[in-house]
Amino acid sequence: MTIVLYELAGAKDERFSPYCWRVRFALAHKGLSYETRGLAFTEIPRAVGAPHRTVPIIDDDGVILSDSWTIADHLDRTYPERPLFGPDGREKAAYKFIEAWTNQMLTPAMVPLLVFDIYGRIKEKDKAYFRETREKRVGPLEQAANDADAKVAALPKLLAPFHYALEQRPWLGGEAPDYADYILAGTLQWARIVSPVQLIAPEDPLTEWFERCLDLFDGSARAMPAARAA
Ligand SMILES: N[C@@H](CCC(=O)N[C@@H](CS)C(=O)NCC(=O)O)C(=O)O
Repeated sequence: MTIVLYELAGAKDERFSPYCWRVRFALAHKGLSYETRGLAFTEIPRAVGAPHRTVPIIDDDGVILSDSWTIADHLDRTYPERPLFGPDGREKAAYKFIEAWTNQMLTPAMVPLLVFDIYGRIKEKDKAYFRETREKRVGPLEQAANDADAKVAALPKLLAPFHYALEQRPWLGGEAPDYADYILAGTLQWARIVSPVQLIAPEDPLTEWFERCLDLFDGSARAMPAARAA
């Protein structure tokens, strides 16, 4: 049975959720066929019912799960070919740290730079909900990206652990890409799709790595148009 992936969809059907991209990469890594269903923010709580209130959500032959890590873990257990968490799945604990660093340190530094662009891309029916919930976190959306240069300048420090890892190996997963790469690639793909702002300098080593991520799986991530003209 084809897996169904529920994900966020913008007004022009942009699929920009970083967490959904992690799952898309994971599904492609496993070679699993899937179809996607795009949802507005305000449609998520009713899509499959409680307790699933965020996307990604998958329906894998009646097994319904949300949370990107939970989904990746499910995929790895159910389809053990081509492990996601290191050569024999043994790196799960270390990858959890990569997820935590990305979600808790990097993402909050990116949100102010992107949130008004996201607002511009979501469906009309989501706008009031998005403004209300996000302004509680970042203040007025229109002002969130004030001092953008300083905010962008703060990013390399947060990316330093990834720079260090990629000096040692071609992929965060080591000799081949895996979920370690998809965590960060999902987050950078979010920025690529929603915003024309250049968050990572072209000469930054992460740019070359991210371009390789975009080329994976026949360029499936690159096929989603970037906000910034190349
Ligand atoms: N820890 C979750 C986070 C998922 C998440 O926050 N998804 C956002 C979209 S990027 C969402 O569904 N938000 C719903 C809302 O804000 O109402 C995961 O890794 O899947």
